[in-house]
Amino acid sequence: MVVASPNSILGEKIIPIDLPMIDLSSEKSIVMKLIVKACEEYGFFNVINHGIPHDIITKMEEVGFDFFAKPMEQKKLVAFDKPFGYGCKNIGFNGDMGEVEYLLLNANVPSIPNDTSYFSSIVSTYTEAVKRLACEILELMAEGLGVPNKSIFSTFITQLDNDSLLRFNHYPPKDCKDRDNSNSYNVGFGEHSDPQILTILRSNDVAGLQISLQHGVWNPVTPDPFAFCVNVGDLLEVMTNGRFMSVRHRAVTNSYKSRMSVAYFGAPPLDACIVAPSVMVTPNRPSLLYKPFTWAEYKKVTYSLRLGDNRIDIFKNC
Ligand code: GA4
Repeated sequence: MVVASPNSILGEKIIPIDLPMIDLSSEKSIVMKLIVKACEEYGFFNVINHGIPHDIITKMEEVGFDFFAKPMEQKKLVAFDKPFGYGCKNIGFNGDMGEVEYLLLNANVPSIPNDTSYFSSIVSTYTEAVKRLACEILELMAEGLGVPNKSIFSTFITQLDNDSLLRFNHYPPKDCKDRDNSNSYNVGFGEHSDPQILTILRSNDVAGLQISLQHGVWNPVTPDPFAFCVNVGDLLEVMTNGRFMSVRHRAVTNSYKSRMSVAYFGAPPLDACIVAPSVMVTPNRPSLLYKPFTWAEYKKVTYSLRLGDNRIDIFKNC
């Protein structure tokens, strides 16, 4: 494992953290409780014994690295309707930059034009597998929260017109001397929360992910290439009436080795109405914290803002 440099940006505290490691092959009633606790306390957790064969993961990593190794002119040809396709340094539409190159795909059609279809077949197999894992985790969450319909969250990402994404992020090693004097320092992908329901992240054995459980404090997370790192997105925070936390995180680069992460972002159809079920209104949370909205409305606001802007508060009930 390669440890990233401290990457401390003025005034920040860096405190490494061990995320909860949840063994999905343990007894279901225990797993449900551990997942709920992790989502309340960290918004992030790792899963092992997740049932996804390592072979599927290794091949996905290979095709990812092969893609990023292509000449820039060839990668730039991979462009579809915005925001999909290949991108380098520019994040979103409002001027955010990072030391990253990426490939953003629709998780329902994870292919790139003019490919031999090998890429598509490997990436489709991987995406199907992580989607199944996401459904399993969302069902365990619903059961753990005591929601009567255990499919209440998972059904969003299984609908045919779900808006889920698959994103390959490649962070090439960056020597301090090479750095320009922009404000990006060694930030690969700046601070943000994920807008969707649930994210399932896999990264190679190179450190880079940091989460922020407290303003001004960054907690580097140790990568485990055999585990998946799962995190709560904004929509799940809304649907749990604030019980689960959509935690801000970022990726920093290092000067030693390429880091590649692949994130599956489970999202509902555009017209899905996002609201907490009535069981999430409890004596501790006696009213709905957020106004009901559609994913299309949330997504529009998301893309109108900067990466690090807070969007969930815009939908808070006064
Ligand atoms: C963060 C999570 C996902 O990577 C992403 C990102 C999206 C993009 O890169 O196009 C956004 C960002 C992400 C949130 C704010 C907006 C939209 C860049 C940006 C500045 C694909 C997503 O869904 O939201």
